[in-house]
Amino acid sequence: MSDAETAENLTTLAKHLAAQDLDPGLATVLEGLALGCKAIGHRVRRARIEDVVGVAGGENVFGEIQQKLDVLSDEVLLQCLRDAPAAAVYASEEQDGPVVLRTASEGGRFAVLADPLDGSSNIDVAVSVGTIFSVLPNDKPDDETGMAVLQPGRNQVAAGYVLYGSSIVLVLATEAGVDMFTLDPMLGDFVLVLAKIEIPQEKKIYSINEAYVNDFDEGLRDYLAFVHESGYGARYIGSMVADVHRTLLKGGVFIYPATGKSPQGKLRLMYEGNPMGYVIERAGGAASAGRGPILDRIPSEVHERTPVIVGSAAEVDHVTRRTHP
Ligand code: P6P
Repeated sequence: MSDAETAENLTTLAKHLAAQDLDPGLATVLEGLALGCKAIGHRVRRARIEDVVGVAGGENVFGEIQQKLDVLSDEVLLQCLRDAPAAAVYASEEQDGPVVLRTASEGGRFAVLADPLDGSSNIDVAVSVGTIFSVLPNDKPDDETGMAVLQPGRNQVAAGYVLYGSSIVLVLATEAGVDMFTLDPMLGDFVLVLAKIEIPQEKKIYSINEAYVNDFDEGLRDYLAFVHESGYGARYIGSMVADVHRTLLKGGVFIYPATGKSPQGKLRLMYEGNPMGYVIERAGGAASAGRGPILDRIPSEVHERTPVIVGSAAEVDHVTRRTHP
């Protein structure tokens, strides 16, 4: 066999981050998140077998029935960050408020926000789900460490997601660009499979839940009329990480808009809109909240929602030109 056929892909996440001269403290935070996601992926794969699918009985801050795996996934990420020396504070969809791990004086340099298991209600039917994470600098005095989780997405130093699909894929965006890793079951580690991903600048794919069309504003209905007569394909999985991952690799636009019933949409700014917006922008795409970039929104509370229009720049423009002329 040729060398190429026998050579293993041994570019692990840790090796890749070291080669990028990434801040070592940030690298340990990202490696901690990756470790946590490996453990979450294992539980997702065995959910039915271990009977952890379905509700946990508890309620998260939104009164939603917490899926058992949501709770477990949140605890796993928190445990991994407790072991990452530079992690200062953690906030998530499953936590009422920020969890302070260590102040700046104690070495806490980064705030981490996460949706530990986005789309978990899909696990019952074996649809792909994901973990979304956002990393911000801890710019606060020791007695205000908890407030470091509340910054505009423009301040992010890293963001990404892990998709638990037909393979377990980590997409990581930093100032160096967007890279994709796949979990190699043999190695038990994430290995680099795509570097410096650039989203196609245009693609006739739109992704939106049209069941709510009667609750969309006129501009969005006008956009839908445009795509229906312009040869677009529709793709909607109903799991944000899967829909955004497809959009990143294939192009097109993913939209979870404001509606009459939900004027700020459904998705969360700090741990869904901001990290996904950062990934897409770092890949050369656009991420709009309608009136302006998602990353420019000034947050007022950690669980606030935002409209999300992300994807190929030309396709996002098709939407915002009609919804916000
Ligand atoms: P809808 C999953 O519940 C989720 O939070 C996202 O992953 C997904 O994009 C969205 O909700 C789907 O919402 O209203 O279309 O079912």
